[in-house]
Amino acid sequence: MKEQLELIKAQAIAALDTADTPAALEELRVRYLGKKGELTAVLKMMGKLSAEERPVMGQIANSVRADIENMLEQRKSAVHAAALDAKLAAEKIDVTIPGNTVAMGHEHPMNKVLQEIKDIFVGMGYQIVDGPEVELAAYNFTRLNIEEGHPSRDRSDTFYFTDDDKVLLRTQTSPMQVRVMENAKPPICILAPGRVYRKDEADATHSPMFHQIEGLVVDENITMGDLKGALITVMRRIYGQDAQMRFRPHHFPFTEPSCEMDMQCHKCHGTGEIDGQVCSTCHGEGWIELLGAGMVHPDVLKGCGIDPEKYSGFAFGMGLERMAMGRMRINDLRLIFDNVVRFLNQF
Ligand code: 2NL
Repeated sequence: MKEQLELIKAQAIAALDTADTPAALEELRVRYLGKKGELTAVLKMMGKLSAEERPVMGQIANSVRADIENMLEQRKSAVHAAALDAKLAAEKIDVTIPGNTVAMGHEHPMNKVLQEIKDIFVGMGYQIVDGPEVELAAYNFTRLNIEEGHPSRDRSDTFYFTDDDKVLLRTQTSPMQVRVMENAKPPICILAPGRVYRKDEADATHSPMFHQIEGLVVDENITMGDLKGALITVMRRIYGQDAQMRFRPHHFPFTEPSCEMDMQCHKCHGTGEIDGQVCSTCHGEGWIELLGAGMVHPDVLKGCGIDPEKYSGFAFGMGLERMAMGRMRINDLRLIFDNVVRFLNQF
């Protein structure tokens, strides 16, 4: 019996030595240590031994089992370590290979300019207001002193929704200011940016949809001096403290008096030429048109329920695309709306 046990041990150890997979090791465990294994078979015969022999054989059998178990554990960790090494070698990662770059988007140049302008006005106490793009002709035109028959109400210039020409896509953001004046009491100090629509063929300077920013200040004793002070302050913030401005008389139906504001060309400093050539920034004008403005017409105030004897106000309107094009040196309006990433990435 002792020889039998020694033989099982020798065979088991030889077999374990060459087994190199978890499955092979498990198979050997079952074969030698399992319930129906070789060692168990020998132990079952212990009953036939004499009382003196039994403890001696028992001890040998236990030590054989322990040896096989030890060897099995050793081999298991060795096989596991080898498998891990093989896996690590196979899955080696070169951390120095450049990664896949993820393209980052950013704000549209128009929104950057819009945000910058809004921030300046908010800092001066203006409230940003927002309203419908589908408007009533009453708000878009009539309330602003633009009577029926006025050329700007022409069907060839305006997107009307109804045959009676009462509903339209707003052609300016002023209807929003009318809505505020109707509902609020002075002091009013608002900025209304937004989309406006005109039936224009798209070219380098026209688009059927564009953006306007309009402002309105109504209170007691508001004068043309307030208008000039506010607008010069804003434009110097945008274009630099040394920017030179001028105001020219103009006409709008909804303001009286009305004016336009220009900025002296920063390229030719008002001369209109550079090295004897016509300045390309202002096209030889020496000045760049910034916006239209004026004192709110008394009839417009009255129509909105504000007493023109007690209150006065100034208003102004500017094209956002024109501002963005000037700020970012963009020479064709269509580039702003094409959304070509190669173009947008420059800003
Ligand atoms: C321009 C000129 C302007 C206004 C807009 C306005 C609004 C109300 C009353 C009076 Cl509710 N005026 N807005 C005033 C003057 C000029 O826009 O050339 N815009 C691009």
